[in-house]
Formats: sequence, structure tokens, C-alpha cells
Amino acid sequence: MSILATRRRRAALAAATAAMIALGAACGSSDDDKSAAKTSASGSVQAEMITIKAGVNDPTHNQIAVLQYMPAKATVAVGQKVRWIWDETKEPHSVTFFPAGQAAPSPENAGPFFAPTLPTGAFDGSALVNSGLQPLGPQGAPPMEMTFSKAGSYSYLCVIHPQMVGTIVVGDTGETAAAVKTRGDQEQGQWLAEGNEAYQKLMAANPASTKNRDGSTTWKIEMGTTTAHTDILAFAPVPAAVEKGDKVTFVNNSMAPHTASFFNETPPIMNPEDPAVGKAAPGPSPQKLSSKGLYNTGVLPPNAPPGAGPPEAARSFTFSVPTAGEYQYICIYHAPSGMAGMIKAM
Ligand SMILES: [Cu+2]
Repeated sequence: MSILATRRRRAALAAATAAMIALGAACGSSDDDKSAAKTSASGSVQAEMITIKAGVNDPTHNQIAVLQYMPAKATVAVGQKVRWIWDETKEPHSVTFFPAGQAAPSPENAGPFFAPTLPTGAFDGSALVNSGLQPLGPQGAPPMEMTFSKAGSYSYLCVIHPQMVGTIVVGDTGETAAAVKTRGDQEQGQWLAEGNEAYQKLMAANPASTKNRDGSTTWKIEMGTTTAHTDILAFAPVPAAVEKGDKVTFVNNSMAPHTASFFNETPPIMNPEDPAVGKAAPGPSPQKLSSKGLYNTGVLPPNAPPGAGPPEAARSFTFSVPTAGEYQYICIYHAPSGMAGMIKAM
């Protein structure tokens, strides 16, 4: 399936889901009905399912990725179903509940949690429940549903995005689907605004440059940026055209790992788990860029933890651009969000 067709299918799926949620909201709530638990004529308790989004990308601007659960916190009754959806995110996330006493891994050691460990019954906090990273690849992700058997407060997280933490509070009464959706929408609006502001700032900044002794210029390309709740998956612009003989240095000052990868009509690396992603090609920095063959920075690590990341040199890679031409590149990890750029040399 082409990427476009896949995106259309996912967009249609997302729209269908939104319509379903809206329908649920319309018939499931009223002002004097704050609790989702309803007693039927037979006396059994029926509870509405609530829905939480595991991340979203700005629908009109995919390069803005919200790294949050929306809403981050929800209250449910014992037995009330919670559903997490991935319909509106281009970036993979997990919903991972660790048993009490088991610490979460760091993003670098999260590999064992990329595969799912789905719930086998109502969750009581004693066993791992993990959606695995979803979606991986162009196909959409199925939702994850679970219920809780014991009152308490349960936190969960995304194994690769430390800023993504959610809480489910289990008590006597749960919230309605409408109340949860309203709060999720409010949070989403707030984080998208935060992301849009950061995007504008990244795009408006003048690229840092230094003059070299030989008269050439070295331009700095920022690889994305990070806010408290979003990742901006865009390369900051260099001038519309650089002079042949100039250099460009990719610098990762964000909180996400990135690559700058020029495939030049060689088969692109699309699988983020491919060992070639992390391998500088044809060799370590600096490299002389040409329009033939693969040029890859390898994974430039994030500037994390904040203020204590690896030195800038370890997060940078320089190419000289000896000949005029157009050189297109992507970040292998974030190509689904549209993280791509071009260097034009005259
Ligand atoms: Cu990236």
C-alpha cells in the first residue's frame, strides 16, 4: 500500500473513531450524570468505556508530535473498560503498566518492551501489561483495552518517551466517556498550541554560521526541538542555497534521537530497528557529500538528560558540500512525521 493510501486509510479510521466517540458522548451524558456507572433494571452495574489517546500529531502539520496521553489522568470504576487508541499519532508509543516494584527502563534499554504483553484479565497491579510500541510501520495499530479489578492509583508510561506518563485512578465511581473526552480535547489543544509555537520559533531562527579560513561558511542545522509535551520533528532551515564549498553541521539539541540520511537513489532504510540506522556512512564525521550513494550521520543522540547530555561534538555531524546540486535527506526515525530536508548548493 502506498504511504498516501495508508495515510488516507488511517485518516478515515481516525475520523470514524472520532464520530463514534462523539456519538457515545451525545447519548452517554448529561449535566447531572457525572458518573459512568449506571444501574440497569436488572440491578447489574454497567459502565461506559472511556477512550484515551496515546499521542497525536497535529492533523494539519504532522511535524508537530504531542508526546502525551490525552487525558493524562482518568478515574474509572472497578470493571469499567479503558481503551487507548493510536489513530492520530505518527510516532510510536507504548502504554506500559509495570508491576509494583519494577522500575521503568531508560529509552536506550527499552528494546525488550517493544513487543506487546497484553492483559489476560482485569489488572490488579501485580503483572506487566504492555501494548508494545504502536504503530510500527505504515499499518495502523489496534486499540488496547483493559479493566481494573482493584481500587488504587495506577501509573503507566511510554517506554521510549520519558515525558509520557499517565494515571488511572480506580475507585467506586468512574467518569463518563464524555467527561474524559472533553478533558482529553482540552489537553490536546493546549499541547498542540505549545508545539505550534515551538515550530514557528525553530523555523524563524537564523541558522548559526561560522566563517572558515578558506572563505567558506559552516552552517548549523538544528535537528528538531523539544518542549515539555511535544517533539518538533523538523530540520531547521539553512539558507535557501549555500555556496558550493560550504559545510553543514547537523546538531541534535532536542530530546529525541535523530539521523540525517541521504539515500541518493540507493534503497532507503525504513525500518528503525535496522542496524544500518545507527551506522555512520560512509564513515564518521566529517564527510564530503556527493549525489551518489548513502550518506548517514548514524543516530545522533538526544541532548538528554537536560543539561547533562553528551557533548555537542557527539551530537553533531558535518558534511562539506563540494559541488552544486540538491541533496535530499530524512531522519529515518521520524520520516513518518515528515522529518525531511534539502541542502541546495550553488
Ligand atoms: Cu528524527
